Amino acid sequence: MINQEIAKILYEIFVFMDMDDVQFKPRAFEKAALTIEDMSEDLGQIYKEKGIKGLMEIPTIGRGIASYIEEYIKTGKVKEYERLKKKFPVDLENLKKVEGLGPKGIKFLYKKLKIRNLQELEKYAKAGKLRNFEGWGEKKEQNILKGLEFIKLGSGRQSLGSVLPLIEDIKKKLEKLKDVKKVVIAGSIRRWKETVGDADILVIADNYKEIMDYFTSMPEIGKVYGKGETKSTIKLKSGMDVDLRIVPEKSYGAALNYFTGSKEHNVALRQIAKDKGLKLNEWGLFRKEKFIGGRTEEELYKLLGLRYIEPELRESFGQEIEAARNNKLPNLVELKDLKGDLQTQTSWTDGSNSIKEMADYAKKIGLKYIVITDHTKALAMTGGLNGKRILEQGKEIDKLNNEMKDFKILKGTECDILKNGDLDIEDDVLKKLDVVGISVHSLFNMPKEEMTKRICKAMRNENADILFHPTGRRINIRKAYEVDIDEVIKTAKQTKTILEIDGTPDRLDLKEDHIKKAIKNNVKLCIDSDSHNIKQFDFLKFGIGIARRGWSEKKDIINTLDYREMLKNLK
Ligand code: DGT
Ligand code: CA
Ligand code: CA
Ligand code: ZN
Repeated sequence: MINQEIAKILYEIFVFMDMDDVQFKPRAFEKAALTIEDMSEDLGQIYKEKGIKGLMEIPTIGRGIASYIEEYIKTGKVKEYERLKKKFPVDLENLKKVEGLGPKGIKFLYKKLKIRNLQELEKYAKAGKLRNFEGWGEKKEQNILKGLEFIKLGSGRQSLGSVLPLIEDIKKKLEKLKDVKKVVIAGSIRRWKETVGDADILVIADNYKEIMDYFTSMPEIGKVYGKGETKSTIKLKSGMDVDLRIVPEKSYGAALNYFTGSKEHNVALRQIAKDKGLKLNEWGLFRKEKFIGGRTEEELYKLLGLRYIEPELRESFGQEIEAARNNKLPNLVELKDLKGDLQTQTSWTDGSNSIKEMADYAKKIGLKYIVITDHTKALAMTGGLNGKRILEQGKEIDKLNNEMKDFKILKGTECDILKNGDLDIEDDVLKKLDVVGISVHSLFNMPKEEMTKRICKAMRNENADILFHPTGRRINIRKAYEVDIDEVIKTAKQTKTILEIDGTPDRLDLKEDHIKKAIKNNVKLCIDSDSHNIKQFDFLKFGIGIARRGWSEKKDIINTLDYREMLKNLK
């Protein structure tokens, strides 16, 4: 797909021509660029099938622009663009990201001050050299500096956990608008990918204008990159980019499918359509020019001769397509399958709710049991418990269990794995607990071999039931420690140790490919929130997301069982 590259070139030609003081023509390039960004059909394909005439059939593309596109397809270059770029050596792509700086401003700064890139812009703004032109006061200079800071903040992928609440908020607001029939979050978020490049929101509606007006003027916006009739792109103040697309109801399934991705999955589906003599795009599935389906995703997969593929599976390097063809798709675990949570912390250590508050809340959201797993003494900064305190806690749990109906609080610990692989709590205390979780919280920089030995030794302790957050990663905070995951999985199998999928959004540990490996090796897993307060039980849904991306079924996850059955799966 070469559309994005061509759109970028046309857009930049528009700005350069304007810098060159060409009259009239530039706007045509801008319009064409916007159209192409919006298209799902590959320009290369159109050209291959219908030549330059095919390109000219696209609204906003006339002969001149079509011949530039042809030149790019044939040679990988557009001479006129190269010429303009030499004449105006300006980093448009980055400069236009600055809030409050559009093509006009970029042109002005280049002509007056020869500013070519973000570094030069920052230098001049900091030196107070932007404020002395007409229409460019101190305020505007400050805004540009703010905009520059904002760009630094927004680079890189953000964790799903930090993005999802903001996007769900926007979704709710859009749902309230008059003409909106449906709002769906698509893209990588719908696939529950652990980090998000940009958020994609799909709206079903017949009237577009008011929705777009609203979306591009929401208070949480940092910058509007582009506002079109059916597509707009903005940057939130948090730094996250958001794409909004509006489509008619008839195209709902096809559009949702397209904007959910992954790209690779889309490409594979299109090929399947093609092999059947059909054409698939975001508007539907077509035979010749006739619409034959695409109202729902289910319908779409069916027409393609496939079983329905869950979004979390749609980036499995073609394995998902193979499985869908052969009726071998996994029956993925769901949030409602979870009966308990095996890792929760309370105000006995660094949690902020009491055991009772945690239990009451868990019961309220439909769980049947939780394990209380406060930290142990080696983790001094959390006020970790020693053996004596753990036994005291057990007494309180007994008391609470007597008072509670239809809910069980189990006794547990998140026992630290010490440097040499010993556990932080004596065996005769661990023996008395229902569930012993073990985990690493120190010396993350150990060499791989030593770390692997340390963890595997701990797993061999006959009281150690579950290895919590097995690789210690914190997304966007710190890397996983070095550990031989194959060796850990092998040891888990030998020792019947459960491996945890920790749902805390910056952990999501195990990650999906490790989950697949564990399942392949018949190692049992659990999905926990690792919550430190009642609100964090919500993290279970992220655990479910990553588990599903790892092709987990209900039978792979021990806390889908009631507590008695669950306990039978422990050592
Ligand atoms: P991200 O944003 O990096 O977290 O990942 P996605 O998957 O959300 O990617 P994004 O936002 O670039 O595009 C959203 C969906 O739109 C993507 O999953 C599939 C579809 N899509 C975007 N560009 C293309 C393309 O060039 N070809 C195809 N076949 N599909 C595309
Ligand atoms: Ca995206
Ligand atoms: Ca996007
Ligand atoms: Zn903690």
